[in-house]
Amino acid sequence: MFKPSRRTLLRLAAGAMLMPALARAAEVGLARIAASRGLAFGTMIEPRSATGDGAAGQLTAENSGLVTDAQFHWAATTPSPGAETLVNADRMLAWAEHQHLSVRGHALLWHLQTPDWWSRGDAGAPARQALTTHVDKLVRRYAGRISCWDVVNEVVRAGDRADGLRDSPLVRLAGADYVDLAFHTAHAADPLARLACNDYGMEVGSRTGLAKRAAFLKLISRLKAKGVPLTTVGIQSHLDVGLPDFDETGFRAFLREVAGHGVDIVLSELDVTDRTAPMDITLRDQMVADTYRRYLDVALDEPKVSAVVCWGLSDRYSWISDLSLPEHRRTDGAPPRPCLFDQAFQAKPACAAVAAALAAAPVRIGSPI
Ligand code: 9MR
Repeated sequence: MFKPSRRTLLRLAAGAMLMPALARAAEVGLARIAASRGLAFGTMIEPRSATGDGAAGQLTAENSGLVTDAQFHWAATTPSPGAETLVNADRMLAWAEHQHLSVRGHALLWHLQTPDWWSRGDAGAPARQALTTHVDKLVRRYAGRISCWDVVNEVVRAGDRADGLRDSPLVRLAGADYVDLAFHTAHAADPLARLACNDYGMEVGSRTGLAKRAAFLKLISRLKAKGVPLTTVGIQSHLDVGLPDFDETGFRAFLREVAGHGVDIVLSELDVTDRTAPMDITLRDQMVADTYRRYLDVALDEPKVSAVVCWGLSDRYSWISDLSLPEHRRTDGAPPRPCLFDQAFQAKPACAAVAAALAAAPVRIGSPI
């Protein structure tokens, strides 16, 4: 069980100071606060809210300048060879454009969302060719409408391979340069889209975090050295309350080293799991808020951080609220409270904390989104 430190208790007392930020967020929305600093702010459209929950859509529209969602995954768009089902992606995109929101495409290639028929070798064509056909068709179809694609998601796994890549059907069937191939194919299909390598587990300085950072830097260094059109790095930012093992100096240095490769950085899936926090909601909410604020204060100091994307705005639809995933269940059985807004879409201290962090961020000039 997480025991609040003296530092957290002091910050609890400071919680009241966040009230002006909460008022401003309620008045103009989080995206407007971010935009005043040259930052983009948005959220993933939680799949379960896409069932037409108008209130969820309104919350997203009021607080976002960009959105993403899980409709673009290969397994979702092409459940069988040559039979794309893009109705959900088209619907999400039409809604976002109607709301004048930019859209991040997530994700062209992810080992957990690769179609079974492809992994089994039933593509009716060489696996590598089927992969490039998928990337080319999807990116070309939405050319000019997607501001940035997560071309590859979670492709690094320290210890799997000497090159740092995760040992998955993607590398085994399409070759060790499948990441290069995917980026070049996407760039040819939409030369104006920004192209990202998105991954998790690099936010804290644990042994596994440091190993992941090293492997990730090895990959992006190689890609850039070979002229691969990588423009953006996504740091997923799925955080644990209290930020155990968070090394502020080390994280600053990591972000600086990533930025040194000539890419912008997106905090691409921000949320805070409160599984180890006490049951008391007031204390738990403030600890979650404190975690958001501490992380963003460090990350937003890096001028190449261009966007903050929450992985859902409301506790109601967050993936962390999906208790079918045992890793999200609290020992006391209390519903998780990971997001900025609660089950009833009411702003929590975390919303004020994020608003304050956005408002305090150094101004960016010409930040891409
Ligand atoms: O939260 C997302 C969940 O609703 C989807 O069903 C799932 C499969 O598409 O993806 C979840 O989001 C993941 C993201 O795509 C990649 N980083 C980890 C996220 C949580 O698993």
